[in-house]
Amino acid sequence: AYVPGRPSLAERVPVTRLSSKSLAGLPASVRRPGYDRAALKPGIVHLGLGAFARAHLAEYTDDALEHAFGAWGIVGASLQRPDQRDRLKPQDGLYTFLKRAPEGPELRVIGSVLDVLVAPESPAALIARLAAAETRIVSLTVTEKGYCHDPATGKLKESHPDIVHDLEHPNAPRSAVGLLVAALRVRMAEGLAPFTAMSCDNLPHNGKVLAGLVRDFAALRDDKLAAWIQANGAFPATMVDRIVPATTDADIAEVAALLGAEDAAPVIGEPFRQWAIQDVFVSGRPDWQVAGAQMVSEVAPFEFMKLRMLNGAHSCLAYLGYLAGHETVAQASADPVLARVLEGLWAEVIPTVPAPEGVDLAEYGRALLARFRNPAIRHRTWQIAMDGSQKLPQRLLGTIRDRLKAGAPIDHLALAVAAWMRYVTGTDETGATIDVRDPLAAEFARISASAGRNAQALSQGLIGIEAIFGTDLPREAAFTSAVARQLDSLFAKGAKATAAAVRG
Ligand code: CS2
Repeated sequence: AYVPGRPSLAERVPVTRLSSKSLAGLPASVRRPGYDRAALKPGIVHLGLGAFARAHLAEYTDDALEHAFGAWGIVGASLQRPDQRDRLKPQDGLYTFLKRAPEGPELRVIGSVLDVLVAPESPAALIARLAAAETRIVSLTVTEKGYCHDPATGKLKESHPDIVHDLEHPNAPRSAVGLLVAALRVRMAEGLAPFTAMSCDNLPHNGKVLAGLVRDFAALRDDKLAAWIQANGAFPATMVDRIVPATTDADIAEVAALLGAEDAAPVIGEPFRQWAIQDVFVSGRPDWQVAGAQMVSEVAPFEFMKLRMLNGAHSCLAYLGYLAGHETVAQASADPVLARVLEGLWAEVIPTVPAPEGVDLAEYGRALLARFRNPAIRHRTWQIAMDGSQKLPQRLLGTIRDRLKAGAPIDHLALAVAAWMRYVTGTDETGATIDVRDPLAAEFARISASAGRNAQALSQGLIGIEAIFGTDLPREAAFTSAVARQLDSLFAKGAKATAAAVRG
């Protein structure tokens, strides 16, 4: 087993770079692609090739290829920056997945990513790749905000700058939806079948939402195209799960020491992984189920369970934990006061979630706590706190609506929402600035500047943002008063004392 720090990094400065050529020389303990990678042809294009997709879809695909080889190589596409391509190209697309179990790390080189395109450099090259006959699946992890939709309703935001741009420049789109529609248009014109478009983002009904966005965007260009997509396309729903914190320089140095070779693009993840997929594909798919993917007819119960229990708790811990001075989820969830908040939160969530067959939700919650507490994973509360405006609706607000309908208490859910409000003021409990990252950050700052530390005014101002809270929640007195009360306490007593005092 690897003993951290021995031999030291300095004694093992690697001279080689991970690549097809150096693969054979890696330590025997490192798992490598168990198939003929030179013979692998592309069949999947993945939009948004970030760390998550490389630690999830690409690993499942590697497993599937090992078991039943086929033309399912992945061409990744970055929709914004060239850095993934710049790191992966010199490595022939190879990179290390470092699995961090509490017992110690395990290394595996993933081979399913064949190439990386950078959309802004050449939208035409990406459209051509998407429209190529051999592209049978286009998968997406573009994050919540990458859908250019209204998070409260799931509808296309026609005023979104990227959507406005893409309607004006249909052959040089920037958005995921614009790219999909441009390529589907070429496929229709060339008499090809559409590809299967598979969202792997943490959105409720992600298949239906993507189908609706593509249809609505296509209809703004051409009704015939919209009808053709509707009749022939497929948009499976999926539930994806693996905790994958952003890779740090320290991770890169550790991987180099373990690998004996330099890897500029490793990904880090927990041992647990899960994938539920609605089995509707136009032109086949890899045998992902050999790697444990669950092919199901109804993804919704999995999605609800995961979004409301895992991601809801994650967001709660992110805001409350950050305010309480915790840098990581592992630290925050080891804090007994915050762990009790999670238990109270799950007790409010569980009655709103239809359990997937064979799953005990209380057990699922206990397993989540253990995953959050994995001391080997350094997942920053700040990272999860990002883009709250896009996350709150499906993680907390849907649950709140269901609880209000049932006349049930929402104290812990309201505390999570209040912690988000306290967080987006941009100043922490010591007076230090919080780097608030959110598409609506400017609006938060405006509201917070006029409300000051008045909990009533601040909560009312933020709840007035329709894209997040819709038109119904501002009118729910049980909700607005519970949130204002928690926020008032957060201002007056701080996160720790408020968390300790929450009812339940
Ligand atoms: C996290 C998720 O960053 C976040 O918002 O809640 O990325 C979470 O780690 C994954 O969904 C776990 O599967």
